[in-house]
Amino acid sequence: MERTLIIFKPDAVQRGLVGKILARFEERGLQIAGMKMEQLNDDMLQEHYAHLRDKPFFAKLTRFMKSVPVVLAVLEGVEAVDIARKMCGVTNSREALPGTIRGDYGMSVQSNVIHASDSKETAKKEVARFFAAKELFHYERADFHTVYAEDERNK
Ligand code: IDP
Ligand code: MG
Repeated sequence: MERTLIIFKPDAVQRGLVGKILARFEERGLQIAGMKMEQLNDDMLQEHYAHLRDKPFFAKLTRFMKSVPVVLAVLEGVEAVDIARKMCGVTNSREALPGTIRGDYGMSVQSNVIHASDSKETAKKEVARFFAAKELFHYERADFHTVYAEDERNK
């Protein structure tokens, strides 16, 4: 099973959207492997957004990400990374398709509701960056055998 990191960004927390968005993932069939609230700091954000360090908006982005505590979740499922990314929608919320999370809840590029890992490799690094092994849980959700066909359960 694949795991991916979701961050409910400060705008999702401030707007009271965490539960609604988490429900979308749960209803799709992704199961929660870990979840917590945390106040992000500069060190964490320098690492998490390392690919954007030279961008002119980087300081504003980190200020935004530190403005209130965020909710972090690790979601698990077959092809979880790709599914969560598709459900998330493109970076600019104004261009995100209706039906995606950013396309349904966002109006901003920066304040675009959630973060979702962009590849399997990134997901592995991001999960390890934010979650200790003891904060992650292996269990079988009661609907597991209904959500997946028999030949899909070991992927
Ligand atoms: P992603 O979140 O869709 O993967 P990235 O390019 O990895 O997009 O950028 C990370 C985050 O940085 C975005 O989600 C958004 O919050 C912010 N960001 C990206 N591009 C811009 C920009 O042009 N202006 C302001 N913020 C941006
Ligand atoms: Mg990204």
